Amino acid sequence: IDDVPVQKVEQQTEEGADAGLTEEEIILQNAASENPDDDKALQKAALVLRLREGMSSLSRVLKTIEKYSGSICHLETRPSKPDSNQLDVLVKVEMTRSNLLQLIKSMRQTASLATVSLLGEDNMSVKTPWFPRHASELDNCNHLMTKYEPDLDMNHPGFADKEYRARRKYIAEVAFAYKYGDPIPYIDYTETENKTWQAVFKTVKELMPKHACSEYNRAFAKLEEAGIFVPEHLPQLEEMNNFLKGQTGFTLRPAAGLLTSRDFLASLAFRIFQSTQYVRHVNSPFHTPEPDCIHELLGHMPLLADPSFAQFSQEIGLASLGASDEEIEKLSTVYWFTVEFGLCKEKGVVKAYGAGLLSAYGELLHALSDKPEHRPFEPASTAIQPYQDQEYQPVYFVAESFEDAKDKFRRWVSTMSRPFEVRFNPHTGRVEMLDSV
Ligand code: NLE
Ligand code: FE
Repeated sequence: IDDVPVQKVEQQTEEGADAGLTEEEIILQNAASENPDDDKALQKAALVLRLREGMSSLSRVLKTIEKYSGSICHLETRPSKPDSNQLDVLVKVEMTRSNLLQLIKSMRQTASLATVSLLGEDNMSVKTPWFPRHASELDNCNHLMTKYEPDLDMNHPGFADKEYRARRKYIAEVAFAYKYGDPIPYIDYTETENKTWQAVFKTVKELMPKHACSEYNRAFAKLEEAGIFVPEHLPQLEEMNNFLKGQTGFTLRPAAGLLTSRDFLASLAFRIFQSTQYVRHVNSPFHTPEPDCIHELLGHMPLLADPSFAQFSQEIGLASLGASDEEIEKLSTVYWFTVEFGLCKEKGVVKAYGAGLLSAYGELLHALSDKPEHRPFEPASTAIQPYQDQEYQPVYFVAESFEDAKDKFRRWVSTMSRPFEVRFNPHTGRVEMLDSV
């Protein structure tokens, strides 16, 4: 079962069950198929399931497959490696495509199934919006948002600083010229830039043992051991890239600035993080509203070196491919309140895991003080919470634990209505899909 890494799709809780299709919708959906033979043709698919309650729930799974007129060609079980109370099941089925999709939906709504993953299938027809199918196509996913920029915003500390603006322009051009497969360009950071890094690095190193989640602290120590995190100078993205590749298979590509959510999230599907390479202005080291490489390096990279977080990040990316604009908006709002500004409890104490807090001690101390509002993290309500990205947040969402945040986010993602499934094939580096109509 381990041989084929897949997109793991977490099941929903029972409350989420109404996000599945009703009988009526299923009939309508089947009727809408242009080629009626498509729905009658049988096809093979392999599913990997993780059962929470062991053998007792296996019979229910088999009944569900029967209910959707699937025949079982192969069945294997074994105790699950991460938790031997759970059971991993590999089941190969033969059934019609529409029944297969209904089966997956229905299994995801079963509380005794921890994960439901689709391994592979043949002969899928494809009718979907464009999205990248291979990392090389991310060369087309570099659309920028024009927000807070030194050239445009009078409040930017670099607005009146010609030298800073020229530097930003140069580094942006380097990123625009980047193509898939190129080595990440070396940036010869100036003394001022290294001084800014040093100021932020020192505060982070001092505050994080107390305020960051343990996964962050663990990875931070590894980065220091590897000689990548040193106070004297900024790490190069290329060395960070090589480090991450060895830890979780994540890689980096340079981005010229703040990307659109769709482009940014799409890259995560390929375990690629689009990272800025310029440095914030020396006059405001402890908080900047725009991402810069200090934020990426100190905030994001340590968690991308954590295997479970890396897996989770890729799942968010996969969920974003071909999603509607409204779904992208919700997905990026939840991303904002978790990956960027998330808080979680650890042995009852509130800790930070959001990258925007881990790279900016000004906001970190604000977030952990009694000034802002703390609400329990519930993806469905978090997804519609308006946010602003210029000042400190007035509201933060606190998860019961870091694991709980990932778990809830995943379940919520699986309620999205996209009419197809995707998986990343690590052998070809391609995203493959199974569509419903
Ligand atoms: N406020 C963060 C920092 O100063 O490091 C950056 C946030 C980017 C979304
Ligand atoms: Fe960020």
